[in-house]
Amino acid sequence: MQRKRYENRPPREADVTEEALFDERRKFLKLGAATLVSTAAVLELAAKEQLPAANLDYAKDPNAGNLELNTYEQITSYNNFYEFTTSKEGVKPLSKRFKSEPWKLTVDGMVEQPLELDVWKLMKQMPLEERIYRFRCVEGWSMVVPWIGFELSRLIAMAKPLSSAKYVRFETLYDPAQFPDQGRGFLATLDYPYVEGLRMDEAMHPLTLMAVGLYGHTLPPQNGAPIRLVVPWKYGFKSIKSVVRITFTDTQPQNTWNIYAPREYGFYANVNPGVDHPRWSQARERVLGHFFKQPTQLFNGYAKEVAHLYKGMDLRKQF
Ligand SMILES: Nc1nc2c(c(=O)[nH]1)N[C@H]1C(S)=C(S)[C@@H](COP(=O)(O)O)O[C@H]1N2
Ligand SMILES: [Mo]
Repeated sequence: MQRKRYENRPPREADVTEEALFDERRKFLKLGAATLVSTAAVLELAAKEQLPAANLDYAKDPNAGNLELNTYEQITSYNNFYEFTTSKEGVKPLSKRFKSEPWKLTVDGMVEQPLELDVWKLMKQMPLEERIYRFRCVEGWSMVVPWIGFELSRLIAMAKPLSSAKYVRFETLYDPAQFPDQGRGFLATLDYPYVEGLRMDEAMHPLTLMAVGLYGHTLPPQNGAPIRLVVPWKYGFKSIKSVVRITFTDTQPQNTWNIYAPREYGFYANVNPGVDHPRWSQARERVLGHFFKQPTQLFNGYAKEVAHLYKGMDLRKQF
């Protein structure tokens, strides 16, 4: 596979995002450029918006943290999914005919029990739970999403990894007939398939989710149908979409954005307001639909749960 030229990099920075997000909010509210509307009004409109009929059975998240949910419309209309396009608004229309059924998920590598799973069957077998998580993209925007899924640790237990397995590698579908950017050969934006990785203790953490739905309904294609990873304390690019393979290994797996620009995107990618991206600050973030930025939290607000995983590590060097 060819290493992409650094200079070809698509824009990936906060300033570009800001205008787009404000436009998004205006479109959603169907308002003029200068109008500001209270949060209450936004929520009222959100309640009236159309949601697809629920088709999943799951245990509700009591939302103890009282997080303010982003709307279904926001979550499903502003996406990063480079296999379709680098345009965030372009993903949804281009993904309309994506075929996520049937879907085979292979679990292999250093395991006692390799698996070939039918994901749509798996969805019915696994106890599903709602998880309302903050989600922070490395570009400086964020949202709150009511995911539905199961803990990755359940899948790991089924596969019974060997004690020599230290990492988990994830791979997205490779299908140029369905993913336009994969069909562009050496002009493709990224090396495909998109790959990601976690250390075993990160993969086993109870916050680490395999998501199969949001807002009560199975995932739409633009959000990674039919199954994607969600790691809420890490930048969004770790949360790999439309996963077809999970492999246990003893060496640290490569991850797509680190291969692409190693100085800018690391393996760990833990959300950290104190470690800036080389081209922009990570101190603050704009929540989709909000006008003002808010401070970014260490580990995206999940420090109490995950900080111990990184004890003794230099978070500046191992970013
Ligand atoms: N296969 C794949 N997974 C991916 C991406 C991608 O381009 N391809 N983009 C990542 C990035 S940068 C982000 S921010 C999130 C966006 O998820 P969302 O569209 O559901 O908000 O998906 C991540 N997973
Ligand atoms: Mo992202």
